[in-house]
Amino acid sequence: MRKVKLTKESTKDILETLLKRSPNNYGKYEDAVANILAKVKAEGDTALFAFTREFDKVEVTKDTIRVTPEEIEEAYKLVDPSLIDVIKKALVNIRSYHEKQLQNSWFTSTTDGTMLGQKVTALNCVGVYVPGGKAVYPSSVLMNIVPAKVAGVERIVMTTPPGKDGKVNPSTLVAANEAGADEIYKVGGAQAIGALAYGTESIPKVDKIVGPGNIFVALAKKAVYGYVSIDSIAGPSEILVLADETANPRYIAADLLSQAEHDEMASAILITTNEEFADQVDKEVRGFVEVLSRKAIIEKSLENFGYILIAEDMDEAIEAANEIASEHMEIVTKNPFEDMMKVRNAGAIFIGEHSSEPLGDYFAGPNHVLPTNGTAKFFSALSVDDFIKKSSIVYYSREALRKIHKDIIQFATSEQLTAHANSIAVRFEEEDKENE
Ligand code: HSO
Ligand code: ZN
Repeated sequence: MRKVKLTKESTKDILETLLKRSPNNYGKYEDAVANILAKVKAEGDTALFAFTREFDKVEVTKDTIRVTPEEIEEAYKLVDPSLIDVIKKALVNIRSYHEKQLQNSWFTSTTDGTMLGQKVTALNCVGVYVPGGKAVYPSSVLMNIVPAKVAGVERIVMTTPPGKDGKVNPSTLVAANEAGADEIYKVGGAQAIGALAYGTESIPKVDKIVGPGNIFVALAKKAVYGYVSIDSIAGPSEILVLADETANPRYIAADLLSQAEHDEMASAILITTNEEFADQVDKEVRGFVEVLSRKAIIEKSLENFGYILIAEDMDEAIEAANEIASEHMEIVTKNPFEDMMKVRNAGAIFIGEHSSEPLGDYFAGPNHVLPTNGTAKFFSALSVDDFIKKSSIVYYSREALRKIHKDIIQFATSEQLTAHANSIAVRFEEEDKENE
């Protein structure tokens, strides 16, 4: 891996390189996506079936687009029973973590007759996009469906592209069924996003679309944003490890590679205060790369976006980590809990020698859908919050309104909004006339 001395300039250069991975740079597909969306909006199922024929080479119809209970049953027979057990165990942890995120409605009142509050309501209908092809991750199916389910979303609609045989990947179906998807449709790409956003004869219009996808899916989600809600657009995976000489270089090397294997655009960064330790990690990385099955992807990703940064001290290291704002961060230092408190920007933080990142990808409970591309500065992990909304509640008694009605009238009048002023004044016109 490339070794660089950490300075303000080198941090800036690295940030610039990392940002080249942003999906914003894929403008050339925008027209194609807009065209697909417009067709699906105008023609509904007809366009949906035509695009599925064109892109997936599969014939779906009104009668076959929805996955049947028999197909789900069939999937259970095709997946290794011990994997089904693991999925169930992971689900218990993911569900219980997300249950802690549930927010209550709250109401507050005063003795002079006011009541204010915030009423929490789950979204009614949510679309979960699940990619097909090379990135079939049942773990991601769990991570996208569980928070919606826990929030209380009534109708969870999943779409996923069918394979050439017209079938959906069996482990995707098992994970979706276990997590609680209500309906599953065999459609993918920008056309699936169009169907979820606008509704077609077969597929219901949803309130929000979540889930990762290729560039066409990402652009389609961006394009329908505002018409429906969306989650944030996922970029390639990232890991940043903050470690000192107390860490095991072999473990750290393994952890860096866990994310590098995701994608040629994935990034893996080690920041350390100890150069000798850095060299040991590098040596372990080279050893592992030779034996790992995704060698070609890992090599590309390390070549483009892999760094070992040498910092003067831990504070400088943490400052750079905060600038980079990585999706995942591991802290394997002498005082990892103390260091964690100084980290402001990271999607998920893994503490100590044995909390390796894949523990979070599959099992610990927190969501693995996390902000990428520096967006951990302002975005959070996918959570129950993404599937609720809040209505403000206002109640004033006549007495309570009487006390302040003139203040409102004055405020409204100052904005020259006399109908606003009147809607308050009309309630007290007699009293106010008498008191004049
Ligand atoms: N680490 C990925 C999620 C994932 N890992 C799925 C394995 N399967 C998110 O950056
Ligand atoms: Zn992963």
